[in-house]
Formats: sequence, C-alpha cells, structure tokens
Amino acid sequence: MTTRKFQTVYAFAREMHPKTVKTDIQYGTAGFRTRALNLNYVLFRMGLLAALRARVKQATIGLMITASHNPEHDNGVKLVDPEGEMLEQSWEVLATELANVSDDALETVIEKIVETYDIDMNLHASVYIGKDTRPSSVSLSKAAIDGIIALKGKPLDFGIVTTPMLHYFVACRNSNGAYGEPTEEGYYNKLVNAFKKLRGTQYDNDKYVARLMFDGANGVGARKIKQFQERLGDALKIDAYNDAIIGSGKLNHMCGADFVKVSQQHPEGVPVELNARCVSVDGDADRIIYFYTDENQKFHLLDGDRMATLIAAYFKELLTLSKLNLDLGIVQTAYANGGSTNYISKTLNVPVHCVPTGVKHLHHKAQEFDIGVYFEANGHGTVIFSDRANCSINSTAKDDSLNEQEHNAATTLKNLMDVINETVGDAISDMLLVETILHAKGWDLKTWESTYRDLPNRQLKVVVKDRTVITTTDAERICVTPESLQGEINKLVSEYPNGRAFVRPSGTENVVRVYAEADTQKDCDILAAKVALKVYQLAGGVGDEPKIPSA
Ligand code: 16G
Ligand code: MG
Repeated sequence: MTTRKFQTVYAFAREMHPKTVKTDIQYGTAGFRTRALNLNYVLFRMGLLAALRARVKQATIGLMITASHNPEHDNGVKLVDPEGEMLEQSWEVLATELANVSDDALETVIEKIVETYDIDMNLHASVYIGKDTRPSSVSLSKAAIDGIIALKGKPLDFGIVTTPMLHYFVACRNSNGAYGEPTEEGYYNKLVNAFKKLRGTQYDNDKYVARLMFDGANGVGARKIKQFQERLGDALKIDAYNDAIIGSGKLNHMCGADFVKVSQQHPEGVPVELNARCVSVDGDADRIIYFYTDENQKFHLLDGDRMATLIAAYFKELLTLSKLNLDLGIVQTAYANGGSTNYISKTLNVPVHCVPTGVKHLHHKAQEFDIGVYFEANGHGTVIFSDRANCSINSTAKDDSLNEQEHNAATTLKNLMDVINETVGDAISDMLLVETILHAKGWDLKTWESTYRDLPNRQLKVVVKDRTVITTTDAERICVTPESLQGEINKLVSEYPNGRAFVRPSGTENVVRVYAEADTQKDCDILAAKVALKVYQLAGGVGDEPKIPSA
C-alpha cells in the first residue's frame, strides 16, 4: 500500500494545518461555511479529498473557496464534480467525516477512503481551484493546495473567479473542450459571441434600451463584469457600481442579490434612477436579481421566479416556431411565489415541480426534461439541455431545407444554449439571457412585470437552541417535527386569503427560516410573525420573542 505517502500527509497536517476547532462542522447545502478563521484545516482536508475524488472519477475536480452572500469575515469551500455539478451526496458525508476527524485519526480516515473506493494512488489527480475576493481566500487556497500536493495531486489555481466560472472550467476540461475552453478568455468569448449573434445590429428595440445598472456586491462579479463590458461594447452598456477594493469590508454589505431580495429594497452604492433597469449579483456571482424604482418611488423586484417564467415562455415560443418536439419543464422550490406557480401552470401550461432548497435538488430534477429551467426565488438558476435536445437543436439549426421561420427559431435556440452556463446558476450568463429575451420582445421591466402578479411575501429568521428539531417533508412545505407545529401553521394560514406559510431549518446559518405570503403585505407580515412566534414557542427559541405587528 501507499502508507509512506500517507505518513507525509499526516506529518504535514500536524505541522501546518492542525485542527483548531473542537466542534463539528457540516458539509451543508453549499459546502462548508463558517468564520474564515476556523477554516484552515478544513481547506487542507478538502484539498486531500479533492485529490482522492479526482482519482476515483479519473477526471478533474473543482474546489471553490467562497461564502457567497455571507459577510466578509466568513468563508467556505465546496467541491465540484466532473461535469461541473455539485459534489455527489455520498461524498458530502465523507467530506464531513474528514473535516471533523482528529489530527491523529486523519491518516486512518484517508486510508479507509482509499480502500473503500479502491483508489489507485499512482493515478493523475487534477484539481481546479477558484476563490472569491474575500481577503481570507488567499491563505485558504494555499491550505487547499497543500492538501492536494500532499497526496501528489496537481492543483491548477484560477485565482479570483466567480463560482460558476470554476464550474464551467471543470466541465470544459472534462469534456475535452467540447463544452468550451477551460480558460477565462474562453468563457468570456463563448458567452459574448453568442450574445452578440442574438442581439444583431439593432441594440435598442421598442421599450428595450441596451443599458443597465449593475450592483457587483463589492465582490468578484464587480471585477468580472468589466471584462464583459470590454467585450460587449455598445451591444449592452453596463454601468457598474459597488466595486470596492478587496478588504474594504463592504462585500455584500447593504448591497448584492441577497440583500435586495430579502430586504426588498434598493442597494446602497447604486444611484436611484427612476425606471432604470438594475441588477444585483451576490458575492460569488451565482445569483442575480432584477429591480427598478418607479416614478412614484416605489421599489419593484423581479426575482428568480420571474426569470424562470420569462425564459420558459420564450423557449416555448421558439419550440413552437422551430417545430422541435422537445419537452420543457420548470423546477422551483417552496420559496417560489404562488403567483408565479399559478401563472406557469394556468397560463404558460408548462409542467412545474417543487423540490427542496439547494441547487443540487433543482439541477437533478431539471435533468428529467429535454429543456429544464430551474430557478430559486433568490435568483439562483439556469437552463439545462438533454443530449437529445442538444443534438436536435444543433441539427435543425444546420438544416437548410427548413423554412426561414423554423430555421431562425432553431438558430436562436442554438445561440441561447451558448449564452447559458448549464453547469450551475451563473449571474452574468443569466443576465445576458434575460437581456436577450427582453430585447427580442422589446420589453422594459414594467412589461415583464405585468405578465403576472406576485403575492406579497415576507421571510423571517428565528434563532433556536437546535435547528435540527425542525424536520420537514413534501419539498419542505410541511413541517413534521415538532409534532404540533404544522397544525398551528395550518390554523394561522387559514385566517388569511391566499395565505401560505412554511418553516425550514437553514442549511447555511444557525436559524430556522419562516416564509409567508398572503393577499396583502400587512396580512403576510402578520402571518409571518405569528408563525415565527409558534416556532419560537414550540422549537426552543432563544433571545427575544418575535413581535407581531399590529393589524
Ligand atoms: C445555498 C444554496 C442555495 C440556497 C441557499 C439556502 C447552493 C449552491 N446554494 O446558498 O441554493 O438557496 O443555500 O440557504 O446550493 P438556507 O438553507 O440558509 O436558506
Ligand atoms: Mg452565491
């Protein structure tokens, strides 16, 4: 066996990356996420795991260092599987075990993984690394590289990139270039070239103006959008804001997609220009939210549900025009606004499914369709295509015997596929896709918004002693424990027209999340607060009791 190699690992770990935290950490919805100060040993160990995974899969594995929309002092890490998808669930368990084992037992756990998966440690192990703009990401990426090298793997550090860029690079590498070139330049060129083909030579169209305001959340999106702007030229004018320098402490602070979505307000650092089309991305640029402030100073949000409906409706039109026989479906989570779900099933007539929170669940379900559109309300989502869809769109676009309408629609579908980053939600790719559709339709945000009415909604957090006492079923829409809680929620919901509410333990923070919607904002604020109070009372709330607003 290769024990000699493991001894090197063991010695290295003890010296350079000792386990400094006693409490256990979990590989959650999007990897490990906690205070950056507590992550050094975790990154070293994830470097080890990535090298093992690369050998098992005999493919390049990705390792992304980010805490997304969390405050700047947090950080995190997640692994990316060969096709650019999230790490397989059975390995999440291994990741958790490896992160929490004592320094003394580290060698044994690695040996166990090697034996279980019969890993040939002489195989090549390639790991792609990316990091966001957090100051802590620099030393954490060194720790990960130490881990990869300790197991004789080959790290390739892409430096500061968005999360979806790293996913894309991994997918490109493992497809031997069929999906694209695994470089920054290759990524920009693929997306921008397809976007320009779709845009044509007329940049404005009816109510659509080729200019938007971009909130970069003082993160990696703010940097990368400049690369896009250089290449897009006048095809799309992007006024970029919130691009503070690294270490300013402003990352995601009062800005970015999560802030705008949850607080339902305009971000700081972006001037308010009435009726201007604005977007916010999050700290690692895998989510995007559209918004504007109208002439009466009223704020309007167009979230992931809006994008899902806009995109699916457009694909449906193109499928009809091209006469392609492909099935289209939408995947949402419980957070999807009831207004959107209703519109999808009653007006668009597209099959819609609800799955638990977290990209891996949405992605997995969307794979059941030829064209699967998935979005979380928070703005994370993309479109994925089956091999059948890919082949038939490509061959129809090449088929000169078709009439012009069919041919044009198929060519548009082909170019849309190239604007889309299928590996995972990608804020900038999603933005280019939405901009393409609004342009094609000649719409401004008001026209888009008029397609259906969102029900007023509210999200709250409740701090409890142990959030795992809350368990759920039916894609998180029903609470199973504590036993009496769902009955209480049902009673409260029944008091409000169009009322709906659910609770779930967060996968990224130590809180229970509460969601409510109802016909009026006042009703849903009261409903949310009443549900939060029940959670506090029945699930061991700590700190101040939630306050019920007056009716
Ligand atoms: C993670 C998930 C995101 C989800 C969010 C929910 C990925 C890549 N990201 O950020 O999809 O919406 O967690 O957070 O899966 P919560 O569990 O704290 O509500
Ligand atoms: Mg993110």
